[in-house]
Amino acid sequence: MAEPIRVVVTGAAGQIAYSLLYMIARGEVFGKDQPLILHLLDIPPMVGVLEGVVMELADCALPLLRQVVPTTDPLVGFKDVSAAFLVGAMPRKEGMERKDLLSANVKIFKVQGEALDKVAKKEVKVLVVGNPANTNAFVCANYAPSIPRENFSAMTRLDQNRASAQIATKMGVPITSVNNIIIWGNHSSTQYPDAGQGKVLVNGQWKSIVEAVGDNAFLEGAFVETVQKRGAAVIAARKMSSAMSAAKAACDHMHDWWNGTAPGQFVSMGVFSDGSYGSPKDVIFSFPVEIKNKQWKIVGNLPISDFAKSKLILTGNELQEEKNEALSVLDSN
Ligand code: NAX
Repeated sequence: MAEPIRVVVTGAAGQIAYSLLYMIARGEVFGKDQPLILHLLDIPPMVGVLEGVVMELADCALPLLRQVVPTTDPLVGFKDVSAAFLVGAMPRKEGMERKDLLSANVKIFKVQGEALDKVAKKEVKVLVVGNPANTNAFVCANYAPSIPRENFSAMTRLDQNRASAQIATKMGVPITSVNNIIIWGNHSSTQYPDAGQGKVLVNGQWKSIVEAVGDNAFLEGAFVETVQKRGAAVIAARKMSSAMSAAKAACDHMHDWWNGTAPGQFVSMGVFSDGSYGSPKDVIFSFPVEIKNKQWKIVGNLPISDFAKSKLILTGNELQEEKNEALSVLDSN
């Protein structure tokens, strides 16, 4: 068997982590023959809860799990890790302005970036889930200059999975019969879920989703809105935010980064923009990517409709604004 790798989950006492830790420790991300040492990072008020999570992980009797390291010290949490799931973040509280939320999170992700820079493996893959995920990833990468910035990403996979599920339901096919749906831009309500390049398997044949659905008003209307507002719909129903599906999406994201994408297929990840498709440069923007040898590459030259272009501008502007606000918070500290 391979040597164990160290994997950190932050926000380890929270609700997403409660599902995520189990999925990782089962071998669903790094493989069924890859032993793991799990680092669990949270903040001091959560130490008691964290102890409970450690007990439950032991009681799961998981063959791949060699050791669990619970901690509130980022320098211990990030020490020698090969993969980092940054789930912990400051939640939005009632009456909190976006700027206050951004400001609290900028501070968290600055500290975590600095700790990653000091003690993580240089090849560490960092996935930011905690919101505002794209801008948090931007801040984190900026404070970890010794780690290649390609190693920082933000999660839009939950949005992609939600979009694929909508199309599968609409067409009455299994989820495995839908691929190449794109999430563009920010993980926020300005994101643009785009089925324009997507494919669906109908009667044994892969067809374009646009042709198979045959309803542009739906694809540019209800479909987009349902995906954009799905998080709020889950909160309204469950009285808590998406957790099981967020954990599954985090696993899918890291799994594909680690193992690669299938030929001809792409997935969406928030990554540093090179200005592709008219997006602002140097923000963390969600693009369709192909992955090989643990390196992602933005899929180029996809035909983009005028409708899509207008949506990309909107979400790009929001990311640029968030980045400027984050930088102004950092300058004033
Ligand atoms: P919870 O409030 O259940 O858990 C968050 C945990 O993070 C808490 O235990 C808290 O103590 C911890 N934490 C806070 N600051 C920390 C720090 N500096 N270091 C380490 N841990 C810290 O939230 P949960 O439902 O698990 O959601 C976590 C984050 O994911 C939130 O920011 C949420 O908005 C975000 N989400 C992002 C999604 C995405 O698609 N990118 C979807 C799901 C989710 O809404």
